[in-house]
Amino acid sequence: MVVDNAAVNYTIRDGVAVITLNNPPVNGLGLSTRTGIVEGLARANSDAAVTAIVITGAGKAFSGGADITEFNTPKATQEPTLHTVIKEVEKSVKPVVAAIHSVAMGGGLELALGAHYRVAAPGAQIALPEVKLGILPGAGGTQRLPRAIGLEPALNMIVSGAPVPSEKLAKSGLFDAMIEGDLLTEAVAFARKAADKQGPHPLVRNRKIEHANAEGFLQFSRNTVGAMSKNYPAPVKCIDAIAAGVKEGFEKGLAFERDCFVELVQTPESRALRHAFFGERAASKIPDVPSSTPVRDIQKVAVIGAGTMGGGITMNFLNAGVPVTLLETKQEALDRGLATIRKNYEAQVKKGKLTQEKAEARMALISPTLSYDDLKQADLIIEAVFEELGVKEQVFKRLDEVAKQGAILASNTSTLDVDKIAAFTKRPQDVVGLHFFSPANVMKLLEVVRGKDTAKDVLATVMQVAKKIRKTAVVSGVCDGFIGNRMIEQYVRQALYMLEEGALPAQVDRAIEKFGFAMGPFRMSDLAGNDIGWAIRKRRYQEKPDLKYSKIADRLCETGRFGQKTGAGWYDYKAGERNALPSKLVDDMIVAYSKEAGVERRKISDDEIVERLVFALVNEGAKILEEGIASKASDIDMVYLTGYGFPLWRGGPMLYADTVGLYNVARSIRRYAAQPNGDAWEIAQSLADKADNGGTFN
Ligand code: T1G
Repeated sequence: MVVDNAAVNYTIRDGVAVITLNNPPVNGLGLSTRTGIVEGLARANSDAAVTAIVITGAGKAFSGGADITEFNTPKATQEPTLHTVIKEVEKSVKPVVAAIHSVAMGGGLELALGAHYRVAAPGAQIALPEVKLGILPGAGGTQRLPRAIGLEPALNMIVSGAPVPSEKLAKSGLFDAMIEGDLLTEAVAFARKAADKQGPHPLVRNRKIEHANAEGFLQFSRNTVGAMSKNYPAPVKCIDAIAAGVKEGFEKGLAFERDCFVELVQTPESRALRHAFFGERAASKIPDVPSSTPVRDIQKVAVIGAGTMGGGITMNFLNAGVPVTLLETKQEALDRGLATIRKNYEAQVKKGKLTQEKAEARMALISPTLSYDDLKQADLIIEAVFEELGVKEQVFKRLDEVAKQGAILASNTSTLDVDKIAAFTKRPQDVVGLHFFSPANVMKLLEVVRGKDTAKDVLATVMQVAKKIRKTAVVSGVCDGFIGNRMIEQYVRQALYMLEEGALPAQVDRAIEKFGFAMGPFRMSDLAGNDIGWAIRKRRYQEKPDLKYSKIADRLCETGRFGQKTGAGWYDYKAGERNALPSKLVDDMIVAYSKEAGVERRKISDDEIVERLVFALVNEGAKILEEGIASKASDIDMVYLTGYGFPLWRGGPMLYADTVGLYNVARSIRRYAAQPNGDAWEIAQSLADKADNGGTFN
């Protein structure tokens, strides 16, 4: 007797047993779901009144695959495993039809591949995305998909992990029918007809893999994919598993795939990718703002300032089809801003990333204006004006006069105090920071800065807006530099100290780029403009005179070497070129500076460079958690993965610290604290405590 299983519903319709996966939100194939399917199959096969079986999914998915939350827990490998479930499907005497809609991914698609037949509604996302989690399809996907749709399309889907709309696969051999009408009704009818057929029902595993030159294609694929994924072991393993099945047959291929899966799921790269997957989703959850918090209706958006940031911010909304009123104080500034937006779109059209008509449609969504009166009906107003408190004060006082009640007033400030800005209005509860990262229309990161008075529905609303404009939003409390820039300041301090103590810019950059950063601190500074850091340091010297800094960067700026924009910075640049050439002049200046500062230069190893840069981030991140500026370590990791070029396969600074072991991180920090310039290393109490008791951040 089968006990109805909460994660699976069992009903009979016209003599067909319908097994419905019901494990919200995406019918993840967790243990209870897997058990329910096996029990449902047994029940159907032992019920004489049942002639066939349909498996489908309730809610918004057929199935989003294995339940990732079970990974690295006993449940993941507890019987019935997905292998067992699929074997039971294939062994079923009565025909099993998978009725697919919305999403069939990973183990969900593998389950469907085990069925005798597959029917699908159009518009379903079909994918084997395991590679994006640093693993590979672990329930036969590398063996069945090539047999279902052919070696090349299957390999491309598995190695890319990219979803394909079901209608694009209509003639691929994957589906026995595409269902335009009611999926379940048609699936049941299909199953009844299948039951009338004599002889064993077809199995994907028995199909042949046809290819004119499988060996050559696989070798070519391995070489190209290997070159493109040097920091990720999974893509090449996908090809190895497919190849094993081609060469040695289905069963051996399946066994090899299993071994690869067990190996990959333990790798730090897979842990990092899964951490990023959940971290991205966890970031939108604010501990004291329930997901049921009502949101404000955002139809009309206004942006103040048509400069680099204002233009980029505007483009995010245009790309999401949201009209924007763009306000400037002078016509020529407004025209310049519009021209820049148009130029950006035209560049995308030239690259074939956008059609001309789409570009025109987006431009048409802009309502340029010089008058604040045109902001009266805006639901969300984002200012991106000059980064100076006095200017912000004028803007917010004006907004307080014209903006309608309930409008959200957001500042794109990257360094100023959002509470001070909110205090310029009579409605601090409607004020929030929306810190975009340049280029604002490209960088995924959005720091949502929560003022002490920011209302909860304002936060819930801007998190929803962030999702709509495809940003990874992370909530930060109010402090200097919020999360990202506050941490990067300590990173830069260490970089400058290391120049003073014996390193040179090219060595520091090379070491941290070898670790995986997209760009080292000196190339990055030359790109952003050394004068920006200079201005912040000058402010810092006023505000925090006790915060020691190497003056070496100021020395560079005093010579006017601001970076690419002046044709010379930490590096030299050939006219019109951007590649950074080590500068003898700067290197000599650095050596002379050490002498002047009375510092005995020494050889600094790449390992020390990486440790001091990354652990500076970790230590400051720990303080940010202690102060509640960030609510969880994964938020800090998401900031660094999406806004600062931290290597994805390492999962972010806080996960990396966990991987190294906080005991070892603390030991290194204490060692640097005892060296020259060690006063920069005041170890975070939470880090020291965790190091002592074996704790972790994540
Ligand atoms: N397991 C557990 N939870 C999942 C999940 C999964 N597979 N997929 C999504 N969620 C949660 C997610 O964390 C979020 O939770 C909620 O569902 C909505 O997700 C053997 C081993 C399916 C396209 O990689 O791509 O099968 O935040 O916001 O935008 O070979 O989720 O609400 O608490 O993304 O509508 C392979 C991953 C697993 C698919 C839906 N499968 N998921 O997108 O919603 S490995 C995947 C997605 C595997 C086998 C191997 C998307 C989606 P919360 P969401 P969405």
